[in-house]
Amino acid sequence: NLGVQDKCDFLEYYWERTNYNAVRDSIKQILPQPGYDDGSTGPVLVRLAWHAAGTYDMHTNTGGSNGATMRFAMEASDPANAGLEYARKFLEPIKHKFPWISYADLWTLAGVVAIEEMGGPVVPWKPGRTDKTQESDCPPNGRLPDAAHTQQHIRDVFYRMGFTDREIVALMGAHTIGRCHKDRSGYDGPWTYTPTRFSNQLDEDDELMMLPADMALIIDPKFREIVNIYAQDKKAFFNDFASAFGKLLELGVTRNGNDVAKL
Ligand code: CCH
Repeated sequence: NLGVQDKCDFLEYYWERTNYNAVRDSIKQILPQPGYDDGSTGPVLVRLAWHAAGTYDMHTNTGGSNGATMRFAMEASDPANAGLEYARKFLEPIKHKFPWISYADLWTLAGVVAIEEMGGPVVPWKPGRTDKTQESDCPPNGRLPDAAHTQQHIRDVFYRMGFTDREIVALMGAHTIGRCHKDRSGYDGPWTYTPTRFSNQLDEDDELMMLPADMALIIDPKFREIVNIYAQDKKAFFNDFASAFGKLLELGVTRNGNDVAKL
């Protein structure tokens, strides 16, 4: 038997707790960052979302974006995650402003908002992830791809998450944004001349970056065929990227019947 005041309190509480648009706005505000990289935190936020999710193993149903276990030293210190402390720090004030959002939701949402704001597609995103509380909840290190390897390794890693060749090529298209940092990965430089703009651009220039893992997409005939499709058809790339990235962020996410997005 709730009174009117109780109902109002409940609605206000509910509204505050589901006001993801306010979080989105705050994320947009921290994207321009003079003095950091190319003036944008967007690329490193996308990388955080991807590395949070890319630990998923479909055979054991472990890892994935649920849990935000990169908060713990064990996962944060995986060499593949070097530099992502910047992304986590950029988001910390937003977590303070909206303490009700889980880190797992915040990190994935930040990636989605960054892609959109850099001119990329709208990626489907649902809230409801929770944060794990123990370091022992971390997936083992070494599940993320190694840039020094080529097609066989890439397939091993992405097939483990449940992706197809087409989805792999679409996802790797994210290397249209951002750059490599000598002190983080040992590689250096951006992939394109416009590292803060999400596009299907393929610059082939000696001054630009290409990891062995990127080369694999050109060397492998099956990957190459898909690369060619995307290079000519921006719409197809954007659509496929949006669904593959949306799928990535959902891997291993269970909502315990408490699916906010369905309400
Ligand atoms: Fe990546 N990526 N990535 N990557 N990546 C790096 C940077 C970014 C690999 C290696 C590297 C994806 C797949 C792969 C981004 C998004 C995605 C760097 C440089 C390496 C190395 C890190 C540094 O030095 O700062 C490999 C290997 C693979 C697959 O085999 C996928 C998938 C995505 C997203 C969908 C983004 C964005 C960056 C730029 C980060 C920044 O700070 O600018």
